[in-house]
Amino acid sequence: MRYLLAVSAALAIALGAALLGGLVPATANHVPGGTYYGTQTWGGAVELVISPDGSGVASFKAFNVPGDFCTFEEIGVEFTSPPAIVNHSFSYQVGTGLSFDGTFPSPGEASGTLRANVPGCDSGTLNWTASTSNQPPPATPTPTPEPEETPEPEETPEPSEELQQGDVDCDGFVNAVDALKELRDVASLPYTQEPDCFDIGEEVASLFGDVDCDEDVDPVDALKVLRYIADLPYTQEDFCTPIGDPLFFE
Ligand SMILES: [Ca+2]
Ligand SMILES: [Ca+2]
Repeated sequence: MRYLLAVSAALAIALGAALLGGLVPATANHVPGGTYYGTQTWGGAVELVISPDGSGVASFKAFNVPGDFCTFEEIGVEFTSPPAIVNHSFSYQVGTGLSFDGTFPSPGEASGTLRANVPGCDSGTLNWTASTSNQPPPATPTPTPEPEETPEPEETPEPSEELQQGDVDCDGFVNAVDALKELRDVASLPYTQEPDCFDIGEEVASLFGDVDCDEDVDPVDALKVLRYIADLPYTQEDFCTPIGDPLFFE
């Protein structure tokens, strides 16, 4: 036999057991091996298990039983020698700490009273009801779903403070806009740039925008900017500053 007495307040009790006879009039047959479960008006729950042969109570537990100065989180008894159910009723007392009784108004229904009473905390007599159609929640807790990973916000790149090979609009980034502006220059179309930026094709160390240093600004330069953005290889003259590297002028 195992006694359960979990009390939220720091209370202790030495429990002795005394079996009392069935005292309540007969009502109906109970379900052998049945588990009767019910949440109660006082907020907690009761679980009553009948022995497989139906001769007695296998276990009686009550959860979150409110006391006057504490809450009994779990109280009850698991019997190795089930106390008999006599005349469709049972009554049991564990020392002065726990007492309960019950009857079976119908085969699938049970009801009765319980009282938890330890020094400093007393639930008083509480009514309980339980039924076999109302099963206790599974013992294993429902796994908490993994929180969805919040994607890291993409870092906004900082513009380069130095002028880079291929940044033909001088905005600090080498990107497809630069390739487009090279193409617009080739097509003699207008394009925008930051202030103090060299015109595309202007003679500086090489021609500004001539990213392969072959002495012209043509669609191939725009293509090489796009290949650089896509991490694809591109060819340049040996002395040429790689795309994306700082440009220095004498
Ligand atoms: Ca740019
Ligand atoms: Ca070129």
